[in-house]
Amino acid sequence: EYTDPHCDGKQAIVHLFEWKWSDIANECEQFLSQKGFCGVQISPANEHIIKTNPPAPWWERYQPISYKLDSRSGTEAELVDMIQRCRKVGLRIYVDVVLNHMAGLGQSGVGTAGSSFNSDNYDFPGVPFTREHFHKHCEINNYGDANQVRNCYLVALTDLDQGNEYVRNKIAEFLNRLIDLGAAGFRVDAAKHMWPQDIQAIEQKLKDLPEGGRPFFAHEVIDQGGEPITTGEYTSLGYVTEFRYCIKLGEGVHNFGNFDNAVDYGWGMTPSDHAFVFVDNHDNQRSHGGGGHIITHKTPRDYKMASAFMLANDYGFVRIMSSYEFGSNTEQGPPHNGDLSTKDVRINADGSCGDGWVCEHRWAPIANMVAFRNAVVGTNKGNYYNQNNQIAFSRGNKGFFAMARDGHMDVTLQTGLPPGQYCDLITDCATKITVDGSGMAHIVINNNEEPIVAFIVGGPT
Ligand code: LM2
Ligand code: CA
Repeated sequence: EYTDPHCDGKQAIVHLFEWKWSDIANECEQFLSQKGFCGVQISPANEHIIKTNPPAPWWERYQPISYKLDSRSGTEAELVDMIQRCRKVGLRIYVDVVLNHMAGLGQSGVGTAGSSFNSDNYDFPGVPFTREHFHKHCEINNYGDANQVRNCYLVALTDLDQGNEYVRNKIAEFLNRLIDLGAAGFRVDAAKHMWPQDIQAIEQKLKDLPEGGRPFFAHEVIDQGGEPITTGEYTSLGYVTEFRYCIKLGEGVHNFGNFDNAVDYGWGMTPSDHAFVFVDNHDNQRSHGGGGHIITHKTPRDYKMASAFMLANDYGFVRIMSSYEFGSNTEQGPPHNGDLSTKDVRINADGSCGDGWVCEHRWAPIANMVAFRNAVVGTNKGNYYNQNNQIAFSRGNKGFFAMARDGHMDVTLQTGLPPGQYCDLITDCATKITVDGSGMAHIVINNNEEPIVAFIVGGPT
């Protein structure tokens, strides 16, 4: 339950981090629908604080002021228009929701929808929430203490008491409103900091989607082992983020031998049917929220290999990260105009993005591997080959994937596929592969920027 993304069996979503609703609608129509994406994780849609010092940092949106649907990404009317335009071309919207807390202590003023607030007085009239709806102040400083992690304050953020019936009802009202507007599900921020039974009580108050079925849930639980709170406590509530896979993918890209154990259930990694997986996310790409050796768009060749492997592999439900450029300042918000409003996403003639938007989801090895993932769903890995930083495997009799980290790959391999001529998805068919009557194919990869070959039954020819 809570694991159906409601997108006709497609297998990958993209997080269009900090994009405006109008740009997301365009991207659904012009790109994501053509490439087989299931849907989009959007930045928090509700009212949040406004910071000018530092100027409009990205984390403004993780400090809610109310559940009014007016944010830096657009108005409620623009949100509704975007959800509908995306749905028309087969894409669903998953809303990032911040339910653990409201704005941080020491702040007061007006939010993006014009509601006043005063955190020190626990006053959020836009909901309304008052002091009785929050836990008493204590700061989280010991992640070995599960009670503290759930009931104390995460970096001074006023911590809501989800055990309180009124709080549960206000949160459920907010989520039900998004369901009414056509959202297919949610990414739950800081789920680790809420009790699983409280989340369950809130989920039970939610409507079915208008077309039927329970909303999709991806709970953010940073579990890298060594702490009492585990992803396993949340699997009955939907998908759960698997941050250990970020580390495993990083280790794999640097030494392909590590790909043999990319999924380590002995490590307590989440079962595949509940693992929400990604190479990096908006937090760990800038060293917030969880550590480890994380691969990001800043090393494009490695990032393409990690993403292609993730999409080819038979583990979890995939989220692709789409970033904006940032330097050493990890607080820096999205590309913005002089008045701090978010810039439009610029799409260049060659299909890449500009004006500070990275658009990893448009990079060929990532965008084109989404079709591979969709085509091989439900099949197992076979014909596994991994030596000298060269890896290859089939997915049932539906697809074949090969990648070479360094040097020249030139080897004849069993593909498990029916004989015929196949198009390489990565090069949009510039390369063709012939599978002979016994399933063998000659695989050649040069030491280039995108050292990957992938092909599927039923793909372009
Ligand atoms: C998360 N997971 O449980 C995210 O991984 C994490 O990145 C979020 O923090 C957190 N939940 C809250 O939604 C981000 C950001 C923080 C930022 C908070 C709130 O990583 O740096 O904290 O959002 O905007 C900022 C300041 C911090 C300050 C706090 C409260 O960086 O110094 O604490 O606001 O004013 C006094
Ligand atoms: Ca909490």
